[in-house]
Amino acid sequence: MIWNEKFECMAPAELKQVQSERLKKLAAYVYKNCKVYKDKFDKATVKPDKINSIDDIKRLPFTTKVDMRDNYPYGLFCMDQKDVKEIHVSSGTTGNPTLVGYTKDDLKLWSEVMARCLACAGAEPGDTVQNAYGYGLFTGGLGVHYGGLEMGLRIIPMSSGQTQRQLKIMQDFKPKIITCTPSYALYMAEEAKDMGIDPKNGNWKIGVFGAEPWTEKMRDEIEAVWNMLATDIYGLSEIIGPGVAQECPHKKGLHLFSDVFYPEIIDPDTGESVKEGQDGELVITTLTKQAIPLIRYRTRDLVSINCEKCKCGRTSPRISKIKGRTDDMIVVRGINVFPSQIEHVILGIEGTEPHYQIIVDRQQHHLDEVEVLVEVNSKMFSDEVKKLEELRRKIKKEIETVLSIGVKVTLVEPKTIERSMGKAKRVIDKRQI
Ligand code: DLL
Repeated sequence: MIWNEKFECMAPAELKQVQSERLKKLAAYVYKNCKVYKDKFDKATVKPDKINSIDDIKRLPFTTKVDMRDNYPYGLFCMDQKDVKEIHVSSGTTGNPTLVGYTKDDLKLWSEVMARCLACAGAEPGDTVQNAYGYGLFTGGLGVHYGGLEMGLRIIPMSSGQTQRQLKIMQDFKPKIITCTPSYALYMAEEAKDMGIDPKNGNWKIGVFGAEPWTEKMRDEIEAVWNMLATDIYGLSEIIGPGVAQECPHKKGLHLFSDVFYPEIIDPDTGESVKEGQDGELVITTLTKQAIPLIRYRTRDLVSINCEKCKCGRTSPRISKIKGRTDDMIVVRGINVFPSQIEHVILGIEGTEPHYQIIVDRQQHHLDEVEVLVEVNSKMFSDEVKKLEELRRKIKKEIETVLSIGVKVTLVEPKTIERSMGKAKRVIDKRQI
């Protein structure tokens, strides 16, 4: 499978037919196999036999990250764990992470949609890809890997980090494709220059960059410094990982594979659909997944949608670049961070006040830097410097354990963090993305 012309270029009426049949089956499947869904359907007084067309989707209740957290670990599974062949987790709001599981067929689907993405970006069988997304519980590394295998690429499973080694491998094997977060692409280029390597001096064709928000300005910089076409890829663990939507070389929106991931764009406050072209929250229903199918999942990502046929021939709807979030999640070096995770740590440590601020910046080396300002209580503040330093280290260590990224922690005097009469401003994002 290189791409799926049949589904990616399907006439709208025929596609609607496919989506309707799949939704009908899905509604019956989740109602029968998952108590959480059954209860949600019953509460919304909708029975699966009332779902006959994709337009009936509006009768079904939304699913949220809170549903995933509250039913952790296995409550939303529709299949026995013995049929689950792989699991991944991503960060949750507090406490429990978000668990996702794949059956054999789900892994096939993941391979297919990721192959579609790579092909959509312009990859061809036989091309070499340096995959610098992290391998492990994060879905980026393995997602690209499975898609690369499916479409017959030669894969260098580099994972993220080890920048000098990345650059050596690039020089030795001259890959045509690089896959990583856009900020890491810029960081690698800078490191390359420091090592006396010209990043342009390769065999580059395309970059497939995602997992974090990035701007057209960053695209221009990456394209200039690497001499490649920089494309955007979107996805989220809950839906499948990377592989939900991808830009083609026309760079006029990301093609979303709506035969398997049905999109709706809603007003986040009312839950009602917005008009085509207007900004709203992306809601996705996984039409064919088995282990954890998601019905009307609130991604919290803000986009607009364009349903016109693209010049590349695909009829699949295109979403805009991600314009923001409807919650307070921030993506730092590709890792999802909820302020509540940091709050949870601070509140659990003696000597601190529940006042803190998270400052995210991207000054040096194009990599995100996080500083957490934590107010200490007056007793602690009048204590010796050694004790304060111990406290600072403890907070830093615990936050780093929870987030899996390095942070700078600065302790500040009592009552120095600005108080708010309304919603506290916990995050100051200076990255301009
Ligand atoms: O980031 C999956 C992925 C891996 C996508 C590799 C692309 C490439 P999560 O860790 O669950 O999954 O994070 C999902 O990251 O809801 C968005 O807020 C953000 N995000 C993902 N791709 C993009 C993108 C992976 N291209 C969350 N632009 C999503 C902006 C993105 N934000």
